[in-house]
Amino acid sequence: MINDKKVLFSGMQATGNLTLGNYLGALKNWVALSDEYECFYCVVDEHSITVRQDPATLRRRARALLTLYIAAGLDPEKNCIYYQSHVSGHAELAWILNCFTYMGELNRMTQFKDKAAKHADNINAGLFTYPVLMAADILLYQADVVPVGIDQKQHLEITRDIAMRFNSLYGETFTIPEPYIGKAGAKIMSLQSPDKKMSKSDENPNASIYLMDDPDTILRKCKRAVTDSEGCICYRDEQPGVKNLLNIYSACTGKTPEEAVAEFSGKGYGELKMAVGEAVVSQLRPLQEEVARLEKDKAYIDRIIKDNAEKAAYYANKTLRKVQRKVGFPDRIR
Ligand code: ATP
Ligand code: LTN
Repeated sequence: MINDKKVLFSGMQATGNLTLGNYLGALKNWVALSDEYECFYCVVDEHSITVRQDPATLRRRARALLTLYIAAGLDPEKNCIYYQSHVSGHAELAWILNCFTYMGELNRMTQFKDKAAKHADNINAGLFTYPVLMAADILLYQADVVPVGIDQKQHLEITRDIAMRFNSLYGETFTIPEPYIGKAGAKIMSLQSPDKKMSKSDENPNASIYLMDDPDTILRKCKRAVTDSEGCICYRDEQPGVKNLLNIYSACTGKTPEEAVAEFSGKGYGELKMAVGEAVVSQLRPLQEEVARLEKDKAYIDRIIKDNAEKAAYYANKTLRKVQRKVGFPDRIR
Protein backbone atom coordinates (compact mmCIF):
# COMPACT_ATOMS: atom_id res chain seq x y z
CA MET A 1 0.00 0.00 0.00
CA ILE A 2 1.19 3.52 -0.79
CA ASN A 3 -0.88 6.49 0.46
CA ASP A 4 -3.62 4.02 1.50
CA LYS A 5 -3.96 2.80 -2.06
CA LYS A 6 -3.15 -0.55 -3.60
CA VAL A 7 -0.24 -0.49 -6.04
CA LEU A 8 -0.43 -1.04 -9.80
CA PHE A 9 2.59 -1.68 -12.02
CA SER A 10 2.78 -2.13 -15.78
CA GLY A 11 5.16 -1.53 -18.65
CA MET A 12 5.64 -1.67 -22.40
CA GLN A 13 8.65 -2.07 -24.60
CA ALA A 14 9.68 0.71 -26.97
CA THR A 15 10.42 -1.75 -29.75
CA GLY A 16 8.13 -0.42 -32.49
CA ASN A 17 5.19 1.79 -33.27
CA LEU A 18 2.30 1.01 -30.93
CA THR A 19 -0.77 -0.57 -32.45
CA LEU A 20 -4.47 -0.38 -31.71
CA GLY A 21 -3.97 -3.77 -29.97
CA ASN A 22 -1.51 -2.26 -27.48
CA TYR A 23 -3.93 0.59 -26.85
CA LEU A 24 -7.17 -1.37 -26.45
CA GLY A 25 -5.50 -4.35 -24.72
CA ALA A 26 -3.31 -2.44 -22.29
CA LEU A 27 -2.97 1.34 -22.33
CA LYS A 28 -6.70 2.10 -22.26
CA ASN A 29 -7.16 -0.12 -19.18
CA TRP A 30 -4.25 1.60 -17.48
CA VAL A 31 -6.07 4.91 -17.79
CA ALA A 32 -9.32 3.43 -16.46
CA LEU A 33 -7.53 2.05 -13.37
CA SER A 34 -5.29 5.01 -12.66
CA ASP A 35 -7.54 6.77 -10.12
CA GLU A 36 -8.13 3.73 -8.01
CA TYR A 37 -4.48 2.68 -7.53
CA GLU A 38 -1.06 4.15 -6.81
CA CYS A 39 0.40 3.56 -10.28
CA PHE A 40 3.83 2.95 -11.79
CA TYR A 41 3.96 2.95 -15.59
CA CYS A 42 7.36 2.07 -16.90
CA VAL A 43 8.98 2.28 -20.33
CA VAL A 44 10.92 -1.00 -20.13
CA ASP A 45 13.97 -0.04 -22.18
CA GLU A 46 16.17 -2.66 -20.49
CA HIS A 47 13.88 -5.39 -21.79
CA SER A 48 14.12 -3.92 -25.29
CA ILE A 49 17.81 -4.73 -25.73
CA THR A 50 17.16 -8.48 -25.42
CA VAL A 51 16.65 -8.06 -29.17
CA ARG A 52 19.15 -5.96 -31.18
CA GLN A 53 18.16 -2.29 -31.37
CA ASP A 54 19.56 0.68 -33.21
CA PRO A 55 20.60 3.02 -30.32
CA ALA A 56 19.26 6.27 -31.81
CA THR A 57 15.97 4.62 -32.74
CA LEU A 58 15.55 3.06 -29.29
CA ARG A 59 16.15 6.42 -27.59
CA ARG A 60 13.63 8.16 -29.86
CA ARG A 61 11.00 5.45 -29.43
CA ALA A 62 11.42 5.34 -25.66
CA ARG A 63 10.67 9.05 -25.45
CA ALA A 64 7.75 8.72 -27.86
CA LEU A 65 6.31 5.92 -25.71
CA LEU A 66 6.65 7.90 -22.51
CA THR A 67 4.91 10.84 -24.20
CA LEU A 68 2.18 8.54 -25.42
CA TYR A 69 1.47 7.29 -21.88
CA ILE A 70 0.79 10.89 -20.88
CA ALA A 71 -1.18 11.70 -24.05
CA ALA A 72 -3.42 8.66 -23.44
CA GLY A 73 -4.59 10.30 -20.23
CA LEU A 74 -2.20 9.16 -17.50
CA ASP A 75 -1.53 12.20 -15.33
CA PRO A 76 2.25 12.21 -14.70
CA GLU A 77 1.82 14.29 -11.56
CA LYS A 78 -0.25 11.50 -9.99
CA ASN A 79 1.13 8.42 -11.75
CA CYS A 80 4.78 7.54 -11.80
CA ILE A 81 5.78 7.46 -15.49
CA TYR A 82 9.47 6.73 -16.01
CA TYR A 83 12.25 4.82 -17.78
CA GLN A 84 13.35 1.46 -16.32
CA SER A 85 17.01 2.25 -17.06
CA HIS A 86 16.84 5.37 -14.85
CA VAL A 87 16.15 3.28 -11.72
CA SER A 88 19.08 0.95 -11.02
CA GLY A 89 17.05 -1.14 -8.57
CA HIS A 90 15.40 -3.04 -11.44
CA ALA A 91 18.67 -4.58 -12.58
CA GLU A 92 19.91 -5.09 -9.01
CA LEU A 93 16.80 -6.96 -7.88
CA ALA A 94 16.77 -8.94 -11.13
CA TRP A 95 20.25 -10.25 -10.29
CA ILE A 96 19.13 -11.45 -6.88
CA LEU A 97 15.95 -13.03 -8.27
CA ASN A 98 18.01 -14.81 -10.96
CA CYS A 99 19.48 -16.80 -8.10
CA PHE A 100 15.98 -17.88 -7.04
CA THR A 101 14.71 -18.90 -10.49
CA TYR A 102 15.28 -22.29 -12.09
CA MET A 103 16.46 -22.89 -15.65
CA GLY A 104 13.59 -25.38 -16.04
CA GLU A 105 11.02 -22.69 -15.25
CA LEU A 106 12.48 -20.28 -17.78
CA ASN A 107 12.70 -23.03 -20.41
CA ARG A 108 8.92 -23.33 -20.35
CA MET A 109 8.22 -19.69 -21.28
CA THR A 110 6.43 -19.54 -24.62
CA GLN A 111 7.56 -15.97 -25.36
CA PHE A 112 11.19 -17.12 -25.02
CA LYS A 113 10.58 -20.00 -27.42
CA ASP A 114 8.85 -17.69 -29.94
CA LYS A 115 11.51 -14.99 -29.76
CA ALA A 116 14.41 -17.49 -29.84
CA ALA A 117 12.92 -18.98 -33.01
CA LYS A 118 12.52 -15.52 -34.53
CA HIS A 119 16.02 -14.32 -33.59
CA ALA A 120 17.97 -17.58 -33.96
CA ASP A 121 21.23 -15.66 -34.52
CA ASN A 122 21.00 -13.89 -31.14
CA ILE A 123 19.66 -16.15 -28.39
CA ASN A 124 21.30 -14.24 -25.56
CA ALA A 125 21.14 -14.81 -21.80
CA GLY A 126 19.06 -11.64 -21.37
CA LEU A 127 16.35 -13.03 -23.63
CA PHE A 128 16.29 -16.16 -21.47
CA THR A 129 16.09 -14.27 -18.16
CA TYR A 130 13.67 -11.64 -19.51
CA PRO A 131 10.87 -12.89 -17.20
CA VAL A 132 13.12 -12.44 -14.14
CA LEU A 133 13.69 -8.77 -14.96
CA MET A 134 9.93 -8.46 -15.41
CA ALA A 135 9.40 -10.08 -11.99
CA ALA A 136 11.86 -7.58 -10.51
CA ASP A 137 9.92 -4.68 -12.10
CA ILE A 138 6.72 -5.79 -10.45
CA LEU A 139 8.02 -6.96 -7.06
CA LEU A 140 10.21 -3.89 -6.54
CA TYR A 141 7.08 -1.76 -6.06
CA GLN A 142 5.12 -4.39 -4.09
CA ALA A 143 2.49 -4.25 -6.83
CA ASP A 144 -0.94 -5.73 -6.12
CA VAL A 145 -2.17 -5.65 -9.69
CA VAL A 146 -0.57 -5.77 -13.14
CA PRO A 147 -2.76 -4.89 -16.15
CA VAL A 148 -1.55 -6.70 -19.29
CA GLY A 149 -2.88 -8.37 -22.42
CA ILE A 150 -3.52 -12.11 -22.24
CA ASP A 151 -0.14 -12.97 -23.84
CA GLN A 152 1.69 -11.89 -20.65
CA LYS A 153 -0.21 -14.17 -18.26
CA GLN A 154 2.56 -16.77 -18.13
CA HIS A 155 5.09 -14.13 -17.08
CA LEU A 156 2.80 -13.09 -14.24
CA GLU A 157 2.61 -16.69 -13.08
CA ILE A 158 6.39 -17.07 -12.88
CA THR A 159 6.57 -13.72 -11.04
CA ARG A 160 4.15 -15.05 -8.44
CA ASP A 161 6.13 -18.31 -8.12
CA ILE A 162 9.42 -16.46 -7.58
CA ALA A 163 7.81 -14.15 -4.99
CA MET A 164 6.24 -17.03 -3.07
CA ARG A 165 9.51 -18.97 -3.11
CA PHE A 166 11.41 -15.99 -1.73
CA ASN A 167 8.75 -15.31 0.91
CA SER A 168 8.77 -18.88 2.14
CA LEU A 169 12.57 -18.87 2.45
CA TYR A 170 12.99 -15.44 4.08
CA GLY A 171 9.57 -14.51 5.50
CA GLU A 172 7.03 -12.02 4.10
CA THR A 173 8.98 -9.78 1.71
CA PHE A 174 7.01 -9.38 -1.51
CA THR A 175 3.34 -8.71 -2.23
CA ILE A 176 1.97 -11.45 -4.51
CA PRO A 177 0.67 -9.66 -7.64
CA GLU A 178 -2.50 -10.46 -9.58
CA PRO A 179 -2.79 -10.01 -13.35
CA TYR A 180 -5.59 -7.76 -14.60
CA ILE A 181 -6.79 -8.72 -18.05
CA GLY A 182 -9.51 -6.42 -19.37
CA LYS A 183 -12.48 -7.91 -21.23
CA ALA A 184 -12.85 -5.57 -24.19
CA GLY A 185 -9.75 -5.56 -26.36
CA ALA A 186 -7.85 -8.32 -24.48
CA LYS A 187 -6.78 -9.72 -27.84
CA ILE A 188 -7.15 -7.62 -30.98
CA MET A 189 -6.36 -9.69 -34.05
CA SER A 190 -4.49 -8.84 -37.25
CA LEU A 191 -6.70 -7.21 -39.90
CA GLN A 192 -5.08 -9.37 -42.58
CA SER A 193 -4.88 -12.74 -40.75
CA PRO A 194 -7.52 -12.65 -38.03
CA ASP A 195 -6.20 -15.91 -36.56
CA LYS A 196 -3.09 -14.17 -35.14
CA LYS A 197 -2.77 -11.17 -32.85
CA MET A 198 -2.23 -7.64 -34.12
CA SER A 199 1.45 -7.02 -33.44
CA LYS A 200 3.77 -4.06 -33.74
CA SER A 201 6.41 -6.25 -35.35
CA ASP A 202 4.15 -7.54 -38.17
CA GLU A 203 5.81 -7.01 -41.56
CA ASN A 204 2.54 -6.26 -43.35
CA PRO A 205 1.59 -2.64 -42.58
CA ASN A 206 -2.05 -3.34 -43.51
CA ALA A 207 -2.33 -5.92 -40.72
CA SER A 208 -2.07 -3.37 -37.91
CA ILE A 209 -3.55 0.05 -37.19
CA TYR A 210 -0.82 2.20 -35.67
CA LEU A 211 -1.82 4.76 -33.09
CA MET A 212 -0.31 7.54 -35.17
CA ASP A 213 -1.97 6.52 -38.48
CA ASP A 214 -3.89 9.38 -40.10
CA PRO A 215 -7.68 9.06 -40.63
CA ASP A 216 -7.41 8.14 -44.34
CA THR A 217 -4.95 5.35 -43.58
CA ILE A 218 -7.16 3.99 -40.79
CA LEU A 219 -10.26 3.99 -43.02
CA ARG A 220 -8.33 2.34 -45.86
CA LYS A 221 -6.94 -0.42 -43.58
CA CYS A 222 -10.41 -1.14 -42.18
CA LYS A 223 -11.90 -1.25 -45.67
CA ARG A 224 -9.27 -3.86 -46.67
CA ALA A 225 -9.74 -5.99 -43.54
CA VAL A 226 -10.12 -9.69 -44.30
CA THR A 227 -13.63 -11.04 -43.58
CA ASP A 228 -15.40 -14.10 -45.09
CA SER A 229 -18.08 -15.07 -47.60
CA GLU A 230 -20.87 -15.77 -45.06
CA GLY A 231 -22.47 -12.37 -45.57
CA CYS A 232 -23.76 -12.27 -41.98
CA ILE A 233 -22.66 -9.89 -39.24
CA CYS A 234 -22.55 -12.37 -36.36
CA TYR A 235 -20.28 -12.53 -33.31
CA ARG A 236 -18.89 -16.04 -33.49
CA ASP A 237 -15.56 -17.89 -33.69
CA GLU A 238 -16.31 -19.30 -37.14
CA GLN A 239 -16.10 -15.72 -38.51
CA PRO A 240 -12.86 -14.45 -36.92
CA GLY A 241 -12.49 -11.41 -39.20
CA VAL A 242 -16.00 -10.13 -38.49
CA LYS A 243 -15.68 -10.98 -34.80
CA ASN A 244 -12.47 -8.96 -34.59
CA LEU A 245 -14.11 -5.96 -36.29
CA LEU A 246 -17.00 -6.18 -33.82
CA ASN A 247 -14.52 -6.39 -30.92
CA ILE A 248 -12.69 -3.30 -32.15
CA TYR A 249 -16.01 -1.49 -32.60
CA SER A 250 -17.14 -2.44 -29.06
CA ALA A 251 -13.85 -1.49 -27.45
CA CYS A 252 -13.86 1.91 -29.19
CA THR A 253 -17.53 2.78 -28.58
CA GLY A 254 -18.14 1.15 -25.18
CA LYS A 255 -21.05 -0.86 -26.62
CA THR A 256 -21.26 -4.60 -25.98
CA PRO A 257 -20.68 -6.96 -28.96
CA GLU A 258 -24.38 -7.93 -28.74
CA GLU A 259 -25.43 -4.27 -29.06
CA ALA A 260 -23.08 -3.91 -32.02
CA VAL A 261 -24.56 -6.97 -33.74
CA ALA A 262 -28.07 -5.54 -33.27
CA GLU A 263 -26.95 -2.21 -34.71
CA PHE A 264 -25.62 -3.83 -37.89
CA SER A 265 -28.42 -6.32 -38.42
CA GLY A 266 -29.39 -6.45 -42.08
CA LYS A 267 -26.34 -4.36 -43.10
CA GLY A 268 -23.38 -5.41 -45.23
CA TYR A 269 -19.66 -5.83 -44.44
CA GLY A 270 -18.90 -2.55 -46.24
CA GLU A 271 -20.99 -0.60 -43.74
CA LEU A 272 -19.48 -2.46 -40.79
CA LYS A 273 -15.93 -1.70 -41.97
CA MET A 274 -16.78 1.97 -42.50
CA ALA A 275 -18.30 2.27 -39.01
CA VAL A 276 -15.31 0.51 -37.42
CA GLY A 277 -12.92 2.85 -39.25
CA GLU A 278 -14.83 5.90 -38.05
CA ALA A 279 -14.99 4.61 -34.46
CA VAL A 280 -11.22 4.06 -34.48
CA VAL A 281 -10.57 7.52 -35.95
CA SER A 282 -12.63 9.19 -33.19
CA GLN A 283 -11.04 7.04 -30.52
CA LEU A 284 -7.52 8.01 -31.63
CA ARG A 285 -8.04 11.66 -32.57
CA PRO A 286 -7.70 13.16 -29.05
CA LEU A 287 -4.65 10.98 -28.39
CA GLN A 288 -2.93 12.11 -31.58
CA GLU A 289 -3.67 15.78 -30.89
CA GLU A 290 -2.28 15.48 -27.38
CA VAL A 291 0.92 13.80 -28.61
CA ALA A 292 1.47 16.65 -31.07
CA ARG A 293 0.96 19.21 -28.29
CA LEU A 294 3.23 17.45 -25.77
CA GLU A 295 6.05 16.88 -28.25
CA LYS A 296 6.46 20.65 -28.45
CA ASP A 297 6.88 20.98 -24.69
CA LYS A 298 10.36 19.56 -24.22
CA ALA A 299 10.99 21.15 -20.82
CA TYR A 300 7.79 19.72 -19.35
CA ILE A 301 8.55 16.17 -20.50
CA ASP A 302 12.15 16.49 -19.25
CA ARG A 303 10.93 17.52 -15.81
CA ILE A 304 8.52 14.57 -15.66
CA ILE A 305 11.34 12.18 -16.61
CA LYS A 306 13.59 13.48 -13.85
CA ASP A 307 11.01 13.84 -11.04
CA ASN A 308 9.35 10.50 -11.65
CA ALA A 309 12.64 8.59 -11.82
CA GLU A 310 13.44 9.99 -8.37
CA LYS A 311 10.02 9.02 -7.05
CA ALA A 312 10.30 5.50 -8.47
CA ALA A 313 13.83 5.08 -7.07
CA TYR A 314 12.61 6.01 -3.59
CA TYR A 315 10.07 3.15 -3.51
CA ALA A 316 12.37 0.75 -5.37
CA ASN A 317 15.18 1.28 -2.86
CA LYS A 318 12.90 0.54 0.07
CA THR A 319 12.24 -2.96 -1.25
CA LEU A 320 15.78 -3.47 -2.50
CA ARG A 321 17.39 -2.68 0.87
CA LYS A 322 15.02 -5.08 2.59
CA VAL A 323 15.85 -7.86 0.12
CA GLN A 324 19.61 -7.24 0.29
CA ARG A 325 19.45 -7.50 4.07
CA LYS A 326 17.44 -10.74 3.93
CA VAL A 327 19.87 -12.51 1.60
CA GLY A 328 22.81 -11.53 3.79
CA PHE A 329 24.54 -8.57 2.12
CA PRO A 330 26.46 -6.42 4.63
CA ASP A 331 24.72 -3.29 5.98
CA ARG A 332 25.71 0.05 4.48
CA ILE A 333 27.76 2.35 6.71
CA ARG A 334 26.02 5.74 6.97
P1 ATP B 1 5.65 -7.48 -30.42
O1 ATP B 1 4.66 -7.62 -31.53
O2 ATP B 1 6.88 -6.73 -30.81
O3 ATP B 1 5.93 -8.77 -29.69
P2 ATP B 1 3.50 -6.43 -28.93
O4 ATP B 1 2.72 -5.62 -29.90
O5 ATP B 1 2.98 -7.77 -28.54
O6 ATP B 1 5.00 -6.52 -29.36
P3 ATP B 1 4.25 -5.69 -26.21
O7 ATP B 1 5.20 -4.57 -25.95
O8 ATP B 1 4.75 -7.07 -26.02
O9 ATP B 1 3.63 -5.51 -27.65
O10 ATP B 1 2.95 -5.51 -25.36
C1 ATP B 1 2.53 -4.36 -24.71
C2 ATP B 1 1.18 -4.62 -24.08
O11 ATP B 1 0.17 -4.67 -25.09
C3 ATP B 1 1.10 -5.94 -23.32
O12 ATP B 1 0.35 -5.76 -22.12
C4 ATP B 1 0.37 -6.84 -24.28
O13 ATP B 1 -0.31 -7.86 -23.59
C5 ATP B 1 -0.57 -5.88 -24.98
N1 ATP B 1 -0.91 -6.32 -26.35
C6 ATP B 1 -0.04 -6.49 -27.36
N2 ATP B 1 -0.67 -6.87 -28.50
C7 ATP B 1 -1.99 -6.95 -28.19
C8 ATP B 1 -3.18 -7.28 -28.96
N3 ATP B 1 -3.12 -7.61 -30.23
N4 ATP B 1 -4.38 -7.24 -28.32
C9 ATP B 1 -4.43 -6.90 -27.02
N5 ATP B 1 -3.37 -6.57 -26.25
C10 ATP B 1 -2.15 -6.59 -26.81
N1 LTN C 1 6.90 -8.20 -21.02
C1 LTN C 1 5.96 -7.13 -21.19
C2 LTN C 1 6.51 -5.79 -20.83
C3 LTN C 1 6.84 -5.70 -19.38
C4 LTN C 1 5.90 -5.65 -18.31
C5 LTN C 1 6.70 -5.57 -17.13
C6 LTN C 1 4.51 -5.66 -18.25
C7 LTN C 1 8.08 -5.66 -18.84
N2 LTN C 1 8.00 -5.57 -17.49
C8 LTN C 1 6.09 -5.53 -15.88
C9 LTN C 1 3.93 -5.62 -16.98
C10 LTN C 1 4.72 -5.55 -15.83
C11 LTN C 1 5.56 -7.14 -22.65
O1 LTN C 1 6.27 -7.52 -23.49
N3 LTN C 1 4.40 -6.69 -22.91
